[in-house]
Amino acid sequence: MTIIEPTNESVKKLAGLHLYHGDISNCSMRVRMTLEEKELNWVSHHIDLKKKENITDEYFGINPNGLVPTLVHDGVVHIESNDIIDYLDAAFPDPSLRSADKEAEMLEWLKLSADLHVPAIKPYVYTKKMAPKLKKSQEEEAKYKDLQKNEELKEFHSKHAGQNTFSDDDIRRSEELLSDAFSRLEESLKDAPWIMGDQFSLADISWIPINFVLVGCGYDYSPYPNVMRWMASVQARESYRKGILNWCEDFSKV
Ligand SMILES: N[C@@H](CCC(=O)N[C@@H](CS)C(=O)NCC(=O)O)C(=O)O
Repeated sequence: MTIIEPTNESVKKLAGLHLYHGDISNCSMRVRMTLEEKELNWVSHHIDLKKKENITDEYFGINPNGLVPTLVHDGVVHIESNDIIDYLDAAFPDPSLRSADKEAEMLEWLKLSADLHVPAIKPYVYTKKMAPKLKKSQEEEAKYKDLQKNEELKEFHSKHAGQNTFSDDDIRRSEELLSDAFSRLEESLKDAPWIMGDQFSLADISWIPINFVLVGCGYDYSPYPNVMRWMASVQARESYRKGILNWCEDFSKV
């Protein structure tokens, strides 16, 4: 659970579930899907990343990294999408999205998806697609440098600032990490419909948005037939339509 004390105190007054999220953000997708699986009522606060609506004093006062998503539940601020979905499943256990006997293994899948975000997923998505679309003006760069205190994120964003581009090493590393992860996913789905076996769980919800955006970036899944079959099964769920497609129909067109 990652709870933070907001400097933007206005959010402490919010009752119920409020989600600050982005339509095209894979991290937001996993939280929206979890909310939809549980049929929870939530209030949407959409943050348009292309318009840099995250780079404001108000938003950094809610999420100190300036990232989406942020969940505010009865005035308590939760950040980190994989922690948020774990929190939601514990706070609203019906229907349960974890296999009780394999909880530690399931949380490992959430951790892997979180750990790969900056070294693998972000560089791949920015290089193949998003860097030009999310380019900051000089004014936005200055504002970002002023607000952002997280060194890993500062370093990441400096790599595509101005005329900069990600290095070949960055891309190679990202592709290696992704292929390791998908080989593991392929193996775990060999004889099972879902990542944790017979039970659809937070592990599936954590990973499907990654696949959704990578497909939109042209990632080749043909070496992973079990992963492709699993993707088709997740796509048939109502929560996928409501939590992902209703906000972002096709990542290749973003
Ligand atoms: N570890 C964070 C990562 C969140 C994240 O990187 N969100 C992206 C969208 S998926 C974002 O806000 N990007 C804007 C930026 O990097 O400034 C989480 O899982 O919530």
